[in-house]
Parts: sequence; C-alpha cells; structure tokens
Amino acid sequence: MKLTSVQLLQFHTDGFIVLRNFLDEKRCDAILEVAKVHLKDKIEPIETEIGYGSSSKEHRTSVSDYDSHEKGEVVVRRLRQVYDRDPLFKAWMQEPKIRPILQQILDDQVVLTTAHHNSIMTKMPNVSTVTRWHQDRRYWRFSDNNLVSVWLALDNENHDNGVLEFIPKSHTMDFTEAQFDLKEYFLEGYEGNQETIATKVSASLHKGDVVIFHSLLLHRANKNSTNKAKISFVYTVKGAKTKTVAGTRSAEFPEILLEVL
Ligand SMILES: O=C(O)CCC(=O)C(=O)O
Repeated sequence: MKLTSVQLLQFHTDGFIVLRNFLDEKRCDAILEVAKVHLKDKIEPIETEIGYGSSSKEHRTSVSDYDSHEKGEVVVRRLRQVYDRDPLFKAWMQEPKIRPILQQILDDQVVLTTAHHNSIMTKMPNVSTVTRWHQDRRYWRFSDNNLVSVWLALDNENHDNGVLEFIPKSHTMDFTEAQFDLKEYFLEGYEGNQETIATKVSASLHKGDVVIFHSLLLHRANKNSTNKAKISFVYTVKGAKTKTVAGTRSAEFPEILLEVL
C-alpha cells in the first residue's frame, strides 16, 4: 500500500497522517490480549505513571536501564521494549503493508529504532494523567530529524479515554527555549504559545486506525476518565541515513534495518 501524492503532501505539511481501518480487528484483538497479560503481570521493562511524570531530561536522554525499579503497587503507563516480547508485536513492527508508506515518508530505507517508543502505551482508568504538549524528538539524539512514530489504536480512542491531539505544522516551526519548561514540555501558560495551541486537532481513532506522526510534531493526550484502560501500540522508525549519537540512549539499543519493499 502507498500514499497518494496528496496524502504524502498532507503528511509533510501537517506532520501527521491518519490511516483509517489499517489493521484488521482480529490482529488488533490478538495483540491486545497479549498486551493485557504483560500489563496484568507488570512484566518489566515498564514505565509507571510516576516514572512517566518524574524522569528528568538527563535520565531520558542517557539512561538505558528501562526497568521501573519501583516497589509496591504501581500503575503501568507503558510496556517498553516490546519488539522482543512476542512474535505478534514483532510482526506488527515489521508489517509489510505499512513499509512502502514509511519509505515514502522517510524517503529512505526504514530502520526500527528499538531505543524509542517500542511500547504498548496505556492510559489506565481514572488514575492516569494528561500527557502535556511535547515533541518526542526532544530526548532523542540523532544526526537529523528524519524519524516518525507509528501509533496503532488497539481499541477506540476518544476525548474521554485519552485522545491524542496534534498541532499541525508544528514540526516545521521554530521555537525558543523560553517556550518550553525544563523537561521540554511546551508551556500552555506562555502567552506566545497560546495562538499555536489554538490550532490543535484531536485524532479520535477506531480500533485498527494508525497515525504516523513526525518526531518534532507537538502532541498531547487527555487523561482517561472512563473505567476501561486505553491501550495503544507505538513504535518509531527512522531513515537509514539518520545516525544515532554515540554515548546516548538512542545508540544503546539495536536497530533493525527493514528490507526495501
Ligand atoms: O499519553 C499518551 O497517550 C501519549 C504519549 C506520548 O505522546 C508519548 O509518550 O510520547
């Protein structure tokens, strides 16, 4: 499957594209069943709700030990390093149907970066918090910005359970340091940011929908106010010409070069 030239232009202009009904329900459900077991058993490496909110920029940039190290009752925010957890996860990350699209977007051979995202992302009922505006690329260390994330909705995602929101075109905007806090979240209270935030769009998704978004695109997510977990799959790819910076977390995990299709 390939994007039309209009869709490709739309991706490059807005920084994201939604592919409706991309993966069939049966495969989504099969992935979801495995994910639920790993979530129930809290199989490491995981990131907890507390860890997600509190890790410093330095930790996220350079520490490659992904275990949560938290004791007691924890709320899982994401399962990490999912590529090696189950053949179903691996198959989705290597799915041939999406490869030509990723090749078009990256204009390069596709490489899986297992260092980043490579996650089952959750928003647990009631206890989860808002994910504030950010660019994923802020903690990633590469030679350039040619990286995109592939988000798969394993069930419906809407305003009530943690919908993803994007600021179209923000991947091409120039920002100053003052527009972000110390963890590089885009400040909602900063006057100069409000006009930009006002252009946001919500990406309500159905099971099987995929969003591909640029690593510099500002995005956020609502908290989950329902009594059912929101569970999504997200992984990141880069172009083969894009290189990791040695000595950073980005360089500490294997890269998987995917065959050109
Ligand atoms: O919390 C979410 O659902 C979105 C997470 C996210 O955007 C991220 O971790 O980069």
